[in-house]
Amino acid sequence: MTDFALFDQAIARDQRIEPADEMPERYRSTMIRQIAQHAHSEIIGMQPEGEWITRAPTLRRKAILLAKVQDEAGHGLYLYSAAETLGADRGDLTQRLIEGRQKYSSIFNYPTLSFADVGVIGWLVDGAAICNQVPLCRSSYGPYARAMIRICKEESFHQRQGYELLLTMMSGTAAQRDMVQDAVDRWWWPSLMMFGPPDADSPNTAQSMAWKIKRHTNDELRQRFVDMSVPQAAELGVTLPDPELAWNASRDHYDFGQPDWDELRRVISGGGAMNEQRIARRRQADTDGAWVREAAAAHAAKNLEVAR
Ligand code: FAQ
Repeated sequence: MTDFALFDQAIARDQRIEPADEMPERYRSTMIRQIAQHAHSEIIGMQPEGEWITRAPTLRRKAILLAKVQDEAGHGLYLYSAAETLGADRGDLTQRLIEGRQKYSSIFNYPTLSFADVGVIGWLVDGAAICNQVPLCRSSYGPYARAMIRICKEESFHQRQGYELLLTMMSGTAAQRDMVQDAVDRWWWPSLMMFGPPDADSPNTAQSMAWKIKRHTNDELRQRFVDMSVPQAAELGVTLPDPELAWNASRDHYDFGQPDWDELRRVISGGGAMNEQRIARRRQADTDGAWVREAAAAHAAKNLEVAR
């Protein structure tokens, strides 16, 4: 019997771990790391598409984009709440992000150069997020798994809006079709990198699989995403920028080329095109919002005094 016999038993029986349950410190810190990185990604992820809100081509597209970006904020907030159930402090997590001590997804360090990028982010980036997150609805930590259910429903809607935007552009002018192809060329490889490094170079996968935090490895999910995206690209009429992409009947999967893993390492460690700007904006938003947090805390304290 280990010190965490009940925890081990719950994992073996595929039961959820809840906030008040005893858990190994490493399980707690792994969960805080993953949930915080995920929350930061949702919040930083508002920026690339947010840049197009004032430049959306129609009122309808503007309303859709505003709602989508707001949804991402909501996802970040559910996730920070899930991290708080493990004893983390939201303000501290934000500080760690701003100081570069915690990561967020590499994908949000690429620029959005045209409105087609909004469609491609919906199709490929939300598509990759769904592929990764649907299995997380069965993740062993209860509050995280439950947050994922609602998040995945909203992400599915986001993916469809992106695909619909692209279908509209593809039935437009030659210039619009070129914009879509250019955006696909730029976002395809970074989308594959969202699933993390190859399994052989993923230090966390084995333990996270054993604890049923992750249900599939990085490479398994990347393959699933490629298999899902190829027919969608054909339907759309765009070419995926990978000469090695080919159906392999013996594997029953598509073969595909390897992303530039040096690029992923560089972007994760702060060297991507937009890292500096993304963090500078997040820092500014945190500074600008300080008085609101102070006022809310003072108001809550006063209400507590009145209630006593
Ligand atoms: N970018 O050992 P592994 C979204 C880090 S949400 C940056 O394989 P693990 C919604 C990794 O964390 C997108 N860092 O790690 C949206 C680890 O860090 P450490 C976010 C990366 O945890 C759509 C180290 O490298 N989704 O898009 C990346 O087993 C549109 C070693 O890696 C989630 O966070 C990367 N691409 O697997 C919003 C999902 N890959 O330990 C707006 C939840 C790896 O050195 C618009 N997370 N790292 O500090 C997960 O499923 C996992 O954490 C993985 C990484 C699969 C991301």
